[in-house]
Amino acid sequence: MADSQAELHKARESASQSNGQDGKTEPCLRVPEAPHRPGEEPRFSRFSQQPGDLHRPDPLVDYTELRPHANGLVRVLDDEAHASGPWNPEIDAETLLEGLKIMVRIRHFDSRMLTMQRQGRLSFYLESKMEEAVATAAGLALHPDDLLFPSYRQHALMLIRGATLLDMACQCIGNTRDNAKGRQMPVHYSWRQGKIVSISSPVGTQFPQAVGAAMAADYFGRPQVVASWLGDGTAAQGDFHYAINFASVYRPPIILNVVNNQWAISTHRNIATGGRSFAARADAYGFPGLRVDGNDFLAVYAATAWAAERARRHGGPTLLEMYTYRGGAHSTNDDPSRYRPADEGRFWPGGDPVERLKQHLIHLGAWTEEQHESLNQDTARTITEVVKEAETYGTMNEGPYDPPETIFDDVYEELPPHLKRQRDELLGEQD
Ligand SMILES: Cc1ncc(C[n+]2csc(CCOP(=O)(O)OP(=O)(O)O)c2C)c(N)n1
Ligand SMILES: [Mg+2]
Repeated sequence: MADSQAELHKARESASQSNGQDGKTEPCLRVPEAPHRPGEEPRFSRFSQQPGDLHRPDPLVDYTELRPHANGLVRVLDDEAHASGPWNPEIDAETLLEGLKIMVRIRHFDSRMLTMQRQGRLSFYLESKMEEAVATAAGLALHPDDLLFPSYRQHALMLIRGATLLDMACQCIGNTRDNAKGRQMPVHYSWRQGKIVSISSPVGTQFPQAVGAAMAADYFGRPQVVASWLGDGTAAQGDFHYAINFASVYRPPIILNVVNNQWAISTHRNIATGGRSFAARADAYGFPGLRVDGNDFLAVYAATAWAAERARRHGGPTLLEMYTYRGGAHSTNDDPSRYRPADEGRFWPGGDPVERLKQHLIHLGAWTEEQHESLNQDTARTITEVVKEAETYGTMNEGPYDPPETIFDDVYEELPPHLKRQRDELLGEQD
């Protein structure tokens, strides 16, 4: 795609002149490139925006006030992990420590699950390394009654909404203690008690579902905000656009998060936007879009709290672009060294969210390096015990598993007659 109509016209004209005999023109589509490829030195520039550069208006402000935020970057923690500026949510050290512990637990859990997959004890795994703050800070900023439609890298929400690491390990194995009864891929969690709705394997379906649920919440007078998350690559799907159009028209209480972690498997995010901000798309739909430093726990918390307040005060939807970096491979089926420099993540200007929050807590006098080291050791020990216990409920290779007739459960409130017949047939075969 050329940058302007005039350029397009010029490019087409010169292409047709050089190849004019059959009346066809040379292709002149612009195919966006990734900034660095394997063997190249990563060249990320530092974030030009600093905490304090963007004002924090009242959440009911007209969306046009947020235009600078859609193309800028909401930050609270600076490069030395000191907090400042109007977006500083001023949350207490206790909440920050809770967030830190959840992120550390998720990072250890991810690394243990990856090992289990390599050992043949899990079929598949997806980690959220370096983007743990996106879900952790948002989950803590929302009300426990708010309804969540996450994607597959927001499993920190599970811990925040009362699930345990044991629940999560059993889901990944798909054993008899898995609440999805082995019918979902690993990491495709759901948690009814915690108001977390399961995702589907086709990416992006959660956005229209979440907007529909937010419309229902408003219609039935439930004081509930709905939040959903999808990735940069998924934001190029129709589902994203259907959802934001419905959100724009009906203005339900929804927070739509695009987690821009720079990559969609091997496809750089420039392919999804042509290089432009995802947050800026909200402008065309008449609601606010904010781009947020997704590795800054405080900025994610503050932006989510702002959007939730806007939704609760009947201000309608907000689009949040969480600007972050996918620290690991896409999944256990992926080898990122084929398409990006192996050390690209080390150069990410947003740094590591765990390290930044840890440093911030140390500045506040609420945490020490020694405490952090023992947190790491305790967490690693806990996860060893969790995995051991999880496998007492069944291993992936040996079982036991839930009985096959459970495939008929939990989809319909009342099983339709044709499925009842199939279930009876199956049970008859077992007799
Ligand atoms: C409709 C659909 N197309 C393709 C896939 C395969 N697929 C799974 S994840 C993924 C990449 C998604 O990237 P992004 O939205 O950036 O999320 P991320 O994995 O980076 O968190 C693709 C192409 C799928 N699951 N569903
Ligand atoms: Mg992505």
